Amino acid sequence: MHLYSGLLSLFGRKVEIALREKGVPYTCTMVPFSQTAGYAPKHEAVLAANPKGQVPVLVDGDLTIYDSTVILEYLEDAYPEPRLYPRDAKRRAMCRLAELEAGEVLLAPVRRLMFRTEPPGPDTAGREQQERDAAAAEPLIIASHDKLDQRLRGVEYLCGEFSVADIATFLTVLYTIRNGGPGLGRHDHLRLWYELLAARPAFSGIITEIAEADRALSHPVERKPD
Ligand SMILES: N[C@@H](CCC(=O)N[C@@H](CS)C(=O)NCC(=O)O)C(=O)O
Repeated sequence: MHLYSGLLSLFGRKVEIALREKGVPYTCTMVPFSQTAGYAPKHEAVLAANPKGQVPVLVDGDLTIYDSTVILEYLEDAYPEPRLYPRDAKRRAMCRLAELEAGEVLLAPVRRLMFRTEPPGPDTAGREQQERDAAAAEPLIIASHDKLDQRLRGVEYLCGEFSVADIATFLTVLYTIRNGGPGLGRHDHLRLWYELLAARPAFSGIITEIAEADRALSHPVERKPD
């Protein structure tokens, strides 16, 4: 099992957490990435495998696939234990929806904070505009946190049992915090869920690796107090 990923790739890290949770041994190539040039130059194997040129790409023997959701579904089929999707059809559908929302809906306003890890260039007016856009995104992020907090009231995990919904949502919240977005102090249920997941070995290892990559690659971002 070989994964092409990026040191700071949220979608690549999502696959890594799933592989570690399942205990599937894998090797990994971290493709070139810098905060100034992004994912460049593109890795040859990634370009050959994915018409979008994006990581993650997974190779398992004669199978090569891309897209974190497709990869997670394959891992579940090929390595069913421990399960990362609920068995019940309706819960499973809700789990897939929560995963989609984490990567496409909750992440949309968080993307507006991501410039902060790039070193500031000479265009100070442009950077100020980016900060204003980030400030405008904050209420949307807080509204998402409100909803997650409600959903986690009285339950341990988003879909009844630990699942890919937790993995995907955790990463969006982690990327919110590491990009100086709203903290979780006002959201007790969300904070407890976050702390519970962060203590799992698969998560804590990835959190440490992302922090190391940030120290090596990213412009330092001031985190918001909780
Ligand atoms: N929907 C895709 C998104 C993958 C994605 O956005 N990958 C980013 C890194 S996190 C990437 O490779 N970006 C480089 C590019 O778009 O050129 C997935 O879930 O795998």
